[in-house]
Amino acid sequence: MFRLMDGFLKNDSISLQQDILRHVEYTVARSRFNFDDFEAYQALAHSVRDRLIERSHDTQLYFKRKDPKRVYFLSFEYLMGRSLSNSVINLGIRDQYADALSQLGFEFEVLAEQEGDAALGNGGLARLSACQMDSMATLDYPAWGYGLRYEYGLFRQVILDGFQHEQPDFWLNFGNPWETERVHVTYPVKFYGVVEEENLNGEKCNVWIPGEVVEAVAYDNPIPGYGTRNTITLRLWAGKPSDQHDMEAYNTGDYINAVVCRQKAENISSVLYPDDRSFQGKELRLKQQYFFVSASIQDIIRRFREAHSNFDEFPEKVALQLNDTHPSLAIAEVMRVLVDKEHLGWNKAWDIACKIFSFTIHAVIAEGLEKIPVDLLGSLLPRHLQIIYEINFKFVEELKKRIGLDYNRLSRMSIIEEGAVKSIRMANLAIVCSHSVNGVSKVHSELLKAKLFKDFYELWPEKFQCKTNGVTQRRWIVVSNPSLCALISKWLGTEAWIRDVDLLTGLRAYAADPDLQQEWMMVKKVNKMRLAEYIEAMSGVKVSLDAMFDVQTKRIHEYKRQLLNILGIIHRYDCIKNMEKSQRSKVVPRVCIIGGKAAPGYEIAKKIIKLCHAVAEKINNDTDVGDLLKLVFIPDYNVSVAELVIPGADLSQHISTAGHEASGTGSMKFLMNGCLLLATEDGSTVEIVEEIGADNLFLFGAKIHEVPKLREEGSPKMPLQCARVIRMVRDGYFGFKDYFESLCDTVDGGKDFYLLGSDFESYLEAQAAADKAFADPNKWTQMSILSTAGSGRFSSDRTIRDYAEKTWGIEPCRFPSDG
Ligand code: DL6
Repeated sequence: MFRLMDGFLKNDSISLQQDILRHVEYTVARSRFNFDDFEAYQALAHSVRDRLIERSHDTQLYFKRKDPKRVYFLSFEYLMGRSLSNSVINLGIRDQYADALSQLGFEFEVLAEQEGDAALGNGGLARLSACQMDSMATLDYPAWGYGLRYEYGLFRQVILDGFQHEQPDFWLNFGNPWETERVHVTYPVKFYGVVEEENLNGEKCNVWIPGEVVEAVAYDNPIPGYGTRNTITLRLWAGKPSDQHDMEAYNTGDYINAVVCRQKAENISSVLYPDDRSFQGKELRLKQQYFFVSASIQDIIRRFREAHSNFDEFPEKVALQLNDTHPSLAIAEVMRVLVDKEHLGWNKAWDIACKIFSFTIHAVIAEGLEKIPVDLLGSLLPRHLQIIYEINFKFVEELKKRIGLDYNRLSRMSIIEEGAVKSIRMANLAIVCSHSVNGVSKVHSELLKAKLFKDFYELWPEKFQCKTNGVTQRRWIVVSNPSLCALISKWLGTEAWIRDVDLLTGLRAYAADPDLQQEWMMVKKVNKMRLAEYIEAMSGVKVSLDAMFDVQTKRIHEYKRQLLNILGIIHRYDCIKNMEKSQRSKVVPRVCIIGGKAAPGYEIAKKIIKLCHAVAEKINNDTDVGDLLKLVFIPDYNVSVAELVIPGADLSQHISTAGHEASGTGSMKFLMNGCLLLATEDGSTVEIVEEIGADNLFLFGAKIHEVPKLREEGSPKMPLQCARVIRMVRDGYFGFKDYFESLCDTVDGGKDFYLLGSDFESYLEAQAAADKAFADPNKWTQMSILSTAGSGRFSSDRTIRDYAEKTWGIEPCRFPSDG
């Protein structure tokens, strides 16, 4: 029995100074009398890490003692960004550190800038995972995150002559002070080989004889909660060669091959696939998925076994959350372990599996769903293929009893897709086994029921639930917008909203108060100044702080319609150019800011980036237009750039073709920062409208139910203004005439699948409404305050509480301490 006690480490500024210097001397190995900003950052990070480790040990020991039901969050991607500021804020010792550093002659903010981004993910799904980890820690849930420790995160975007180039992001180059390698937490992960039938105590059973073994090593990353001592763990797996495997090669004298094998093993976790559009039927990708799943399941079972011997208790102690289909091989793996290794028998194993798994899907369209070619799976994981066939056989038999011999429906619902390339439908596998299938916004959840998984919804309506996404106010207000954070706390008279975000609604009472409005405007101005400096440093373009900062930052996708934004900017430019000079004083000046990465193989998205640069070149060099309009592209958009951009935005655009954005979480971050939204009624925007009222944002465009008909009608709907700006591009007004041809074709080539033409007029109207509102600063500021006030519902705290109570069946388990 252990005794609860406070940590060893002291947090007064003298102790922190000593601690930082000790790390300078002994961890960074520099003289404590001579070190630079980067070395100071490293020492600082190690000092913070010590405190995180201490809390993490306390938390784990406490969980062990209490033995609550735990949730295991399996996600293939996490976009954690930087850890330093977030950690010290959540630990409640930011000011003490700032004080200690200033005594040493350093500035906290400057050192924080030294940290690189941990970008182990592509976009929305990955940043959502990071937000949800923060909420699980803060709400004291006994949770673990599992993922892969990619050595190369999401590529760095470099722009040369307006074209995107990708460079590798070897983010571990200077070490990662936050993680701890757990050399003793390793598991063998096996691949290939054959399955043989054996006789075990008179019963036939299948034995998998694998052909390759790779070792998975755990790297633990502490995730501190805010206002609690609880610090949970994100455990990321890295590939290491297995000694077992190597020895064989060495024994046969094949030294070179043995070394090559070692490298192959390390390759498993080396690189993140940079495309968030669709599944990849590639062997390495499948290997990554199984590697991560197998190591995680072995770890979860080991932890369960420390306190339990009977698998009947497994569902009372374990909830497994599948973040999209990427980890759904976990289902086959759990079945393999329970049937082949624990010998529980199929029915009992299946009963357990169906109780522990829940599944969240982040896609909207069928083309985005993962399918794994049967041949590929059969060669890499032969036993898992057998298990999936068995699951499918039993499911289809059961289905026949329920729906009869409706072969079309049976074939749609089958886990196996027949056809030219016979494949496993991973979403179907996840739905069949999970007790809860979640959409990520109301609209998305309805679309899943009505379209994507209609057959399954009709079979199991009770499984289908909605868990609208959320983002963490700790990262997106407290860390990234400290002045707004202070202002909110001052007017609410409390900092309690940082844990209890519903309190933000209290701001509604003061939205029209001139004093608050004045202070609110000042905060925005300071953030705009910061952003303007960054823009000038990155692009050389000087922007006016009086202009409206209009931002669209997200992955570049046709459905997200950055092209619509650029065409709108061309239209604005054209209008200014053709306007009487005397009329120009009425124009509301704009700084249009676009940022985001295109998947390396996504040609059209790359052309959109080039078009943005070509248009910017023309506009920004036109002295006749001057400050009335500027366009800048922010390169290499990532979490830390977002932390700078979002607080400085006046307006942000979320303009996907209706029915294409599952949720969208960028909008929630902008909303929290008092930025007004210009948006289509898609994804979670529909719920944002419910919360803040349609008067406080600028809506436009076709609604989801109107889209199919508009698509049928096609380009006759193309309005003149749209046709004109497309013509300008086609005629080479911005250069690169031939290069942009195929891009223009996507709009006026007869298909206009994403409805830029039919939404163009209402888009311009919404933009005009935004101009009008911006011209009235008090009105605008009131709308801005009401946006922040209504953003509480979009906190990941709400989402996680919902999952915990309704899906995972877990309860908070808080380390009893004030610290
Ligand atoms: O649920 C998080 C996020 C949604 O907000 C976006 O609407 C959706 O597009 C996104 N999906 C992905 C899919 N990625 N992969 N791989 O990021 O999920």
